[in-house]
Amino acid sequence: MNLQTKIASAASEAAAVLERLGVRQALWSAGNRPVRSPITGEVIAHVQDVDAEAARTAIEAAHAAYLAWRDVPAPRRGELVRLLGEELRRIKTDLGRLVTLEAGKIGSEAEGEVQEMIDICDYAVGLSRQLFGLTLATERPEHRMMETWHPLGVAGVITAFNFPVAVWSWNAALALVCGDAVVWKPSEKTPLTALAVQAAFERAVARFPEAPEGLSAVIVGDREVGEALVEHPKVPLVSATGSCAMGRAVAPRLAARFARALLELGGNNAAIICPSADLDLALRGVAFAAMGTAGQRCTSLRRLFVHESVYGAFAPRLKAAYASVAVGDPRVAGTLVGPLIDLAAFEAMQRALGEARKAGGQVAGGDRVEMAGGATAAYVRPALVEMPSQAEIVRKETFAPILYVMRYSDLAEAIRLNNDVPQGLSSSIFTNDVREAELFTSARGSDCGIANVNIGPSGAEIGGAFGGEKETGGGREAGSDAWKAYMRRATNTVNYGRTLPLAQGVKFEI
Ligand code: UN1
Repeated sequence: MNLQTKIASAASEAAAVLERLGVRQALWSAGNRPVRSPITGEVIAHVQDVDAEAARTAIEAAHAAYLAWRDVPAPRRGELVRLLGEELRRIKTDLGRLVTLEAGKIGSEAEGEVQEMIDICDYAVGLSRQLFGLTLATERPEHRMMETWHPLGVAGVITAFNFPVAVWSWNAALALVCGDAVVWKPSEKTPLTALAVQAAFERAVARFPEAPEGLSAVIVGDREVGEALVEHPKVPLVSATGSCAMGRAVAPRLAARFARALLELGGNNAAIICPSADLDLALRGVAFAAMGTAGQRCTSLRRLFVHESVYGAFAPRLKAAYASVAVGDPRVAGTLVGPLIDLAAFEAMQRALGEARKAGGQVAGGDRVEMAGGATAAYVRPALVEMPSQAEIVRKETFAPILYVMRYSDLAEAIRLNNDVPQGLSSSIFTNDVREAELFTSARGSDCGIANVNIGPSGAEIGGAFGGEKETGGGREAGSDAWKAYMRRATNTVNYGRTLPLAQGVKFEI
């Protein structure tokens, strides 16, 4: 149990870190929008919102930048991303610290997020020499058919508070090597980290003369700024991370103008603990996935199905971990669970726990942890809720550390319950039985975009395609062939003969 009871102010440290990160004071000290640290609840900066008109100006500038950038050879574009990666390596500690101050993450998770940025930069640098298309068999003599991949235009990026910098980098590092420009609307809750990333990007640009003005811009603001991105005809792709409600607002408007939507929306991720599971390993996997980041990852573990034969051995150990996990100031070494982003998140958590109780849930934890110096901060002990069944509240995503635990007897039924939610992001099975593992990852298994064996559902590496199905939105970011979303594909058929044979044997003699 964490005995810490008092927390120190975050404001002066935020100012010092912002200065070290090269963010001009005018950008964070004189604006209209107060920025709060979830560590103390205090205001640590004031940033300036832009309005829709200014957002449109940034989009036009980015479009002009794209017209120049698309002519820069892709491996050269990779060089800019390599320089960005160098900047990020240099500022990893400070940017991680700012993530802690602004989003409340513990040190290793905050720095891990910056590491994720560095990793995707490295990945994108390699990719800048591998944006290849296919050569295809043609039915006509003396013809060649091939695919070429071209830059797409301006990529709009809308990100959430919980991964305030990494999600931008998954999009931006790829978009930039693909020849696109980027306009980023960060969460209103975490604009400071976005300004710090922009400063790092500008330092990289200063070392790279071919980069046009306005190639990557940050537009801080509220809904109207997001709408400017979604509505603008010169934004052919919007990659948006956030709630299903946000996705429901964004997707139809993009569809109405036939723009691409890359959506990373809610997750309601489950794990199954099988009779043969290594319970020590499962316990660690479940603890990190469910309590890590205070349950505020889209990949956080929210539902746990434990086989009845191991329930008695597993549940008490999990309860003990929940009762003893160190909750507190994320700046203090040893803290594993920092604050929720704000009091609204705490209230939503309490409402969900109330509904769970009504549905027969036995709740352990979930109570507020009071700390002097943090009256408006939202520290909470993670909640473990034993549920008799997968009630309606369990099928909803509550962005807080609540883990619903249920027993199962038949694996097919557990897989059915894994899939019986509207969301489809991530999932796991803990088993040493190859048949169970293979079934879970098969076509009859988990219906999620991510299906893991013997690791939890969160904490994915950038090399894989990241995203999910159903109400999660269907988008894929980061590795594998996710880059294709940021480019347009052209099929080219070239006739190098002197005749004009038509496809399908069509005759048209004039
Ligand atoms: C998110 O919560 O929006 O797999 C992204 C993970 C992280 C990314 C989470 N790499 O948990």
